[in-house]
Amino acid sequence: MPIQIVRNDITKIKCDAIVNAANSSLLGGGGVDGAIHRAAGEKLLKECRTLGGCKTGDAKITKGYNLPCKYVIHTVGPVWNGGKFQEEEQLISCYRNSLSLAKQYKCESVAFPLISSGVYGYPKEQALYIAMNEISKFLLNNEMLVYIVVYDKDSFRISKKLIDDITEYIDECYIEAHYVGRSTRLTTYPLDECRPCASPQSSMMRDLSDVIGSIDESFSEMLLRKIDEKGMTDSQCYKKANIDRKLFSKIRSNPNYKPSKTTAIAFAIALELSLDETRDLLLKAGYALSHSNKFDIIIEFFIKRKEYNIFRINEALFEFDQVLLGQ
Ligand code: AR6
Repeated sequence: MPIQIVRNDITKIKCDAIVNAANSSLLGGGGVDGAIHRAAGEKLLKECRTLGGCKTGDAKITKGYNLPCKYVIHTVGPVWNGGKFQEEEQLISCYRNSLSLAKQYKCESVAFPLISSGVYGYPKEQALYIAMNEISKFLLNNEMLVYIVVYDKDSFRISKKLIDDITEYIDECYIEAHYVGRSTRLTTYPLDECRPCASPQSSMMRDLSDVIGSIDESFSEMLLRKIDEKGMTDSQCYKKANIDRKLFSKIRSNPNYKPSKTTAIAFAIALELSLDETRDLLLKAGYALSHSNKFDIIIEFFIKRKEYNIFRINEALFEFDQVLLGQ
């Protein structure tokens, strides 16, 4: 099951367990800890008093009381001291121990705040990176729906350089799309790299027999063929695509299944398809990539850079207020 990034108050999330960014006393505090204690009611504090505190990097579990979740997993993140005091190992350990407790209690869904990224001062970009990395590693071998809950937009930071690169690429593509749209005399695109469709020349260079052979192929058939060609297993593919197993089964069993555009793109990313191959796969489902659409341009940006980590792409899409892949 996939990772979902949501912007919300974690105390409002309906799932089996929410994670609390607590302190080692486990007796409440400010930030998300305060919000969780307020929403859960006094019984939570009473149970926390019986736990004997918690070490940095460890996790302990209580009931959820008045919260819309069964459990609260309390973990203590590191205080940021410049990065040379095992802060990273400790933060990784918070995610691992919390996920392992969630699994032990048979949780099917769990919601995390960005641990340590508030009062404890962990740089938000790095805190997010660790969260995504650890959760996605865990999901490779486990079935769980994991929410990363972002309270305010500022808590969610991808690197400034990446934001700048994407913004520049979007600007280039927008200018080109408008230029091409307005000029009647133009016969070639000013930015060759950014054209909306593959040029005839590049199409011709592609393997003709491949194209002819796939004319009658449906989206589902092409997807399954590509999975085989890449030497992947089904589960490697749908997990990498951040797609849930049930949806994949539906696509697998129905050759005429029409996926949403985000699902189709998620599979293209998981399969590490080139831009041309991505366009072919999308076409099977009736979609195209356009330069008048920010979402499409961001996808194109990552494919061109051969960056196929769906979680990184989703972070960027989230930053630019776009729908996310594979959810
Ligand atoms: N829902 C989701 N996320 C939230 C919420 C909320 N209701 N409130 C804040 N956040 P912090 P820490 C985000 O400071 O850095 C407490 O006093 C917030 O924007 O709550 O691990 C404890 O008792 C930030 O991104 O936790 C400890 O003493 C993230 O949650 C200390 O703070 C974590 O911010 C722990 O500090």
